[in-house]
Amino acid sequence: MKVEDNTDIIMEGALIARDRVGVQDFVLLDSHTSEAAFLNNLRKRYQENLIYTYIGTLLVSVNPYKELDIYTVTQMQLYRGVNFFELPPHLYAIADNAYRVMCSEYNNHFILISGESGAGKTEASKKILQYYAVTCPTTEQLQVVRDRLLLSNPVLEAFGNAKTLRNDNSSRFGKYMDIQFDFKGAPVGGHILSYLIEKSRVVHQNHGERNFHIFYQLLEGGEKDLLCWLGLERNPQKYAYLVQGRCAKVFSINDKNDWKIVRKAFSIIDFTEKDLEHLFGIVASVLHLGNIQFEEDSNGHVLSPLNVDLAFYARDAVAKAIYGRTFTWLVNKINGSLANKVGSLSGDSTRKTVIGLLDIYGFEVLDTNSFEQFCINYCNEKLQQLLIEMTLKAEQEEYEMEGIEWEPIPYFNNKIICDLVEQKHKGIISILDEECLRPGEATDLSFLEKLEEKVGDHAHFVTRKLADQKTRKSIDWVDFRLLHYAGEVTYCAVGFLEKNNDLLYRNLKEVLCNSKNGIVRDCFLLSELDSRRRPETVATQFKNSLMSLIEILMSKEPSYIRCIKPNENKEPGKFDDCLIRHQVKYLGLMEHLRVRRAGFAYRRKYEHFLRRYKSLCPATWPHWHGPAAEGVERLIKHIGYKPEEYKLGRTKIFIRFPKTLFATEDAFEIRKHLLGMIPLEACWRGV
Ligand code: AOV
Ligand code: MG
Repeated sequence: MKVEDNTDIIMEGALIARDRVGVQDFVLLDSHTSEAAFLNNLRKRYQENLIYTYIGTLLVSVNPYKELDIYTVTQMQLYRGVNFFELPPHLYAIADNAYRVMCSEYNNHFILISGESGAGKTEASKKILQYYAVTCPTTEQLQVVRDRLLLSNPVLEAFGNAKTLRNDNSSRFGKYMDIQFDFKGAPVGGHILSYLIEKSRVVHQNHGERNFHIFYQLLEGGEKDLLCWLGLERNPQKYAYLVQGRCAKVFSINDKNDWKIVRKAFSIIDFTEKDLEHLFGIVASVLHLGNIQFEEDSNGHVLSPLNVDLAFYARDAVAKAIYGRTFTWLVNKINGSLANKVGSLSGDSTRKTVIGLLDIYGFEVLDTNSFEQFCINYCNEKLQQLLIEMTLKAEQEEYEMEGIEWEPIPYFNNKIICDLVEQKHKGIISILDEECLRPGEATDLSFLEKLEEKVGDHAHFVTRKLADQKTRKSIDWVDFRLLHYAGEVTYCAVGFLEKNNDLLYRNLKEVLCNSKNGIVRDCFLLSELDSRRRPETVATQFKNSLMSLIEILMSKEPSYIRCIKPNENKEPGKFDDCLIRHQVKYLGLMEHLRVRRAGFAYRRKYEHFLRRYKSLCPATWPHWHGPAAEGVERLIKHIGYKPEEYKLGRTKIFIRFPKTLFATEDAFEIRKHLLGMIPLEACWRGV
């Protein structure tokens, strides 16, 4: 068969090139179980600017920290409609594969992009979206949708991303975006779910970090009249909420230019001048709020029932609440504009399938880790757990269920850490919530004591009292330490209760409900004041939203991209062995490779396999009346599968190498041509 015949030639060429550029699929490594060989391959490729490598169908990506010439429209066209492994590994191959399977099987997909902060998740998700925008069929009418999908990004990044020590454009919110396709594969709409924005950043930034980009963009790029109307000065140094990080200017960021992009994006995604007036009004009001000062004076300078500390606290709470809720408003507004209103290419607006893109804040360890890092890192534990459930665990269980001989491959299952955080009554979030129910009595320290009491003996939990028994590293008295799948993180418990409660004084809420600003009014509804129900705590809301995200994902076909950060200095070409080895370890890439090597690249239910390929064998064509398993056996004997290429399970055929399936697929296409169903050109994939 065509591909099989070509394979020898391709392999010969590959062997010569291998020494220099490594192999493009780790499965092809000779010493496949050695971590050193794995790293060696990754390093060789990285040094040749080959940042992508497969482990079977999973894509490993190493951040190049420089622009590569591999994202052009020509490259996109090259990957269109071409099977995996026929071209060098690429994001586009993953994107195209998900798209093609979606179109042929009418099912839903998601692409999970994971990796630590700065590893390249957001860039990857944007590039995939661009790929669909360029390569999918469209009409003039549908181009509006395409543009809106693309331009939702700069707006959300302006309000939801910021410079951190780890990443100059760090996502400070989680994002899951469904791209909806019609029956003919044209993008017809989209929907975004956002997760817990780090609103504490509005009022406080660590050294070397910034507030959200939008503040600097507005000051740098905002038109003179606009700034004058908002009562703002251009200089960020004038604003208390912008000076704490001491790095308003960042070399890699052009705020002025970004402002122009954001302004244009707003007009495409259908924001009215009134919307913008209100939106920028809010951005400005946050800056003004930050500059309000309170002092005590013997004559009662300002009349306030609060002492100075509480007054500052209330001011910051208002700023955070306004910003946080405005962000949610923004996402809703964008969703309104992405909603499928313009019909579809096929004329049938009811038949839709989706590809979901998940780009969430990556695992992070800062000098001081607070409630926000706790939530972010918990979220990463959940995604790691999903990946384990859907790959390592599911794969091995399936072999067992299907009666395929299998030597189990051990791996670390991080469910134990997820349970430690989220278990009802016993987990850290429950303990925190319980403390939040004791206002006036509970403190961050009493929370810490409760943790010791209830989860002190957990293998992944350490506090000062327990540090000596469990680890030699010292730990401060306000801290607790979690041994995450990706490494140890020491959290400072100070502020956990307050951030989890996220309360706003009632009289301040009342003021906001009656605001003249339409967005503020939309965000603070009077009905909230009447409600007697205690709102859910932040951590519990987050936990629940992650649970439903996992449910959304579990119902779809997965593709995975694992991003790796090559060094801590954002430096192009620098491959830090130690840092990368650590990521390879905790991402479970070696285990994934072992399962892949020993396992089967493809599996199909006998019925499905037979239905698709029965025309390739006279005994099964046009109808096979016996059991599907026997039909498949006849079929594969006829087309010449070798024993080492496949195994027959209880309900499915398992095919070891992708090339076997490709060869079958090619034969099927040629057969379709011979039957006059498709032109000859459609049989060749333009390699
Ligand atoms: P992240 O999304 O994984 O971190 P980003 O996608 O923002 O990381 O990548 C960080 C930076 O690395 C980008 O701003 C680019 O400068 C560079 N970069 C990443 N991928 C590429 C690429 N393919 N080509 C060129 N440069 C790249 V976080 O949001 O902090 O978890 O929370
Ligand atoms: Mg990001």
